[in-house]
Amino acid sequence: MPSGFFEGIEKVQFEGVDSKNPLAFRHYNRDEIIMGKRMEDHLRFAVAWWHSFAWEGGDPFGGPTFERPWYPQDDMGRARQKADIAFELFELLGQPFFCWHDADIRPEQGNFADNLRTLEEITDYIGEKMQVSGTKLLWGTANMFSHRRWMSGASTNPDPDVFAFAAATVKSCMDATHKLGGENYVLWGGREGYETLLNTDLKTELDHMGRFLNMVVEYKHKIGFKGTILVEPKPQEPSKHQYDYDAATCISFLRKYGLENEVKLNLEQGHAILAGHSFEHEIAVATAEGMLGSIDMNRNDYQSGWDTDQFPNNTPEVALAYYYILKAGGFTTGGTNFDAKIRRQSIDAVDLAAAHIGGMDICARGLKAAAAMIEDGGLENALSQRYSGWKSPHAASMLGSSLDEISARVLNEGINPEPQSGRQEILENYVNRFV
Ligand code: XLS
Ligand code: NI
Ligand code: NI
Repeated sequence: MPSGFFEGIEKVQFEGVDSKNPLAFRHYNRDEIIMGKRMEDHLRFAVAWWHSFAWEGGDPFGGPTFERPWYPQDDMGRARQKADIAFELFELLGQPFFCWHDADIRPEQGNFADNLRTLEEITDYIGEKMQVSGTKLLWGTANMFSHRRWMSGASTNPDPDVFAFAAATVKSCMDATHKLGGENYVLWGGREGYETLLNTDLKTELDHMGRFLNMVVEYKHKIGFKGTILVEPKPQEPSKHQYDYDAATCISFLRKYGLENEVKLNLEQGHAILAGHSFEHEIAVATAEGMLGSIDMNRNDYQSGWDTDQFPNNTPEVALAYYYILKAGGFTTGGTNFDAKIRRQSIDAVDLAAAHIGGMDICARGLKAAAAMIEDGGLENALSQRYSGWKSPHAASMLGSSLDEISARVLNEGINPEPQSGRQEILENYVNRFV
């Protein structure tokens, strides 16, 4: 028996670009073949449990604005009801995946043993629902930032008891992810950082975080979890400074602690912007190192400078993100998780559905544009043209020589470079033909 929460909303259909139905897909046609693969298999959409079902619409100045039948979220009966309604949304949207934190799906019990018991209970329940619906788990993760026990960090906490609580919590969430056949496990360290260096031993904290992540990888192999371990960069918020600042910082961290072949990155649009980068920059940095795992798709408000986690609605931005993802061969275990929430005035069930429909459609549109650019080859040709000087063996041999040899070459050959146009506007105009 459906709960009635989404009453009046039909299973969302692809109706094509001319449809005026606000609750239809105009671009997301899951079976359409793009570069030899179904659109659904390229994009691998996931709904995020926290934003869509656990967040209550509060902001720093005001409390909840949403009224949901599963509030207050403090008992297991309502946790089950929340799961029922989550799966009703999955049925309407038809997206293949979802993601959760432990704290989104079970109520906080205030101690580890009861958190563990309720997590096991609710993930058994969710597992039964997955069997029936066919919706899969893209990733699970532990919320080690909301409860006050985490206020000074999780694995980087000065208190070893918090480190222990974090280790036990991550173990429980990895077990639950493994039980549900999750394809990845994510660690995002919102409190792994500091508010002030005055009370922070940065080196010790980084060493603890590195050891902790090694334990995660050791445990993954011990239980035979086949998914990918992902870390998610973000420069700040909630901490003033977060250690997993951006893709480049995470990659050096992983190398330092010997994890570069074990851990990949979950990159988020809004976090890239907070770090002063574009999303495609973060994706390009990760793919250059073979470390792109998955993406959290959203967008920030470009005026406020906050991590507003809005649903994406900008085709050119999304197209460039998928362009670099496709160029690197696309997702393997990763996918497109909507780490995005509706605005606090969007209080109705229809708002929740429409937000996802619009986000899925924008991503589909971006993917199609990205594939068209790849098939056309214009950007790739321009790139190979720009670097073509390096194709001559004479030029390439410089990389195997030395400063004094090169200096002699410059003198002997009278090398005097002639500046070449970077053609930025022409390339931007080119991209605009596709988006
Ligand atoms: C918060 C993060 C978070 C992670 C999962 O900014 O994006 O939602 O994706 O803990
Ligand atoms: Ni975020
Ligand atoms: Ni995220």
